[in-house]
Amino acid sequence: MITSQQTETVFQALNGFQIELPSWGFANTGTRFGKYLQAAAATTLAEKFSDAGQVHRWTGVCPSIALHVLWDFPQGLEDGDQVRELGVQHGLRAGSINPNLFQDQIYKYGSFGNPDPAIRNEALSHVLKSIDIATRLGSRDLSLWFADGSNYPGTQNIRHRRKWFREGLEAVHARLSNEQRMLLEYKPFEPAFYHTDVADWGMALLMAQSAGPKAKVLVDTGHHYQAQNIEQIVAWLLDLNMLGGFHFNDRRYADDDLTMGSIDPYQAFRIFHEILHFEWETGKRADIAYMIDQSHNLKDKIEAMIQTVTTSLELYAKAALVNHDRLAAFQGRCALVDAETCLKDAFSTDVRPLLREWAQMRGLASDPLSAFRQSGYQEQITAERAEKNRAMVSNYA
Ligand code: RM4
Ligand code: MN
Ligand code: MN
Repeated sequence: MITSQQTETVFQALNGFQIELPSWGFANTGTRFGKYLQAAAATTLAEKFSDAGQVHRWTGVCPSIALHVLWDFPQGLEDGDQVRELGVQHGLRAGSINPNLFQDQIYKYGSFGNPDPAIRNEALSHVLKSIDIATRLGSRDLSLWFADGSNYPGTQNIRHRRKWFREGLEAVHARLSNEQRMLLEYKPFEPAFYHTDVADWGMALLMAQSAGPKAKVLVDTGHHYQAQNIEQIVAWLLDLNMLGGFHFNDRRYADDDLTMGSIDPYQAFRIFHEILHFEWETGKRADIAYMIDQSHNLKDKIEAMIQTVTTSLELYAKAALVNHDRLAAFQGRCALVDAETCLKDAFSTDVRPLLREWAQMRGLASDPLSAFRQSGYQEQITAERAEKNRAMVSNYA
């Protein structure tokens, strides 16, 4: 039985929860062997905004969209006005700005860690331009992911590259306004298969700390080795005031970008629990950007995104149900079974009726997925975009 006080706690938690959608999650994406083209996929920025607008319309918790500079701003700063107009049209605002330092041919041997100073400069100026775009759009977070690394032992000087990274990140930090932050994402491997310059949370932490106080770490849940304890990383970063944000997705093997909670919902629950437990203990709100970083190659993209958002709300609500007073007491007494049961009880609670009630209270669809299906939007965009998407090419070699 859920008490009225628990209901109140969950509603309060949900009222404070928002999650950002990735523009690239609505486009044709694939594996390294090629793209699977979908008739309804978005191929323009206007279409990405329109699709993201649908997710926000039916879920009510996704008011911002993460943008990728290379894919979404082919004209650079000039595209800013269009982005602002699209935002107004679809009830969204520009969220984190993601520079692209991995697709250009010049980045074959790296960007910030490239041995060629001219290429390092080129990479830096792209990031500085991305900050200007963020400033123009009123975006707070600059989200940095580097593909930099090497494939074979002995081929790169790892210490030199670390120094170049430090220099580059310091220069990026110097350009940020007081309202802005830079979030540094780490990833153990892929596309580099021997060494990656920012390979794990410790490296990201040290680099963010040396860049300056506006630099924080971004945890992409898919960017860890199997069996790594992600919630421990989260707890440490919270304690150090260095946790800037998340890229949520799920994985079975590597950076699979699968739907959040599809493989291991308890993992995402444990992350939310660490955050809410920290907030309860300190009385402070953790300043974290929750973002989705997923690309659905096989599922319909908008449906999959609505499914993701619903899952995130469910897991966050479950984490809000943990009785922190009791848990803290059990932990203090090393009452192991009781402490663990405290978590398990919350995780096992069916929060779906609560979520429906909460959505209705806020004038939202109580079942976002079926509301979206009934709207006819998917059929409409399938008809409108099919021909264009048929003409797209998907090649591996
Ligand atoms: C990476 C990483 C970044 C994303 C790129 C496209 O694996 O998760 O966040 O921007 O993919
Ligand atoms: Mn990511
Ligand atoms: Mn990734």
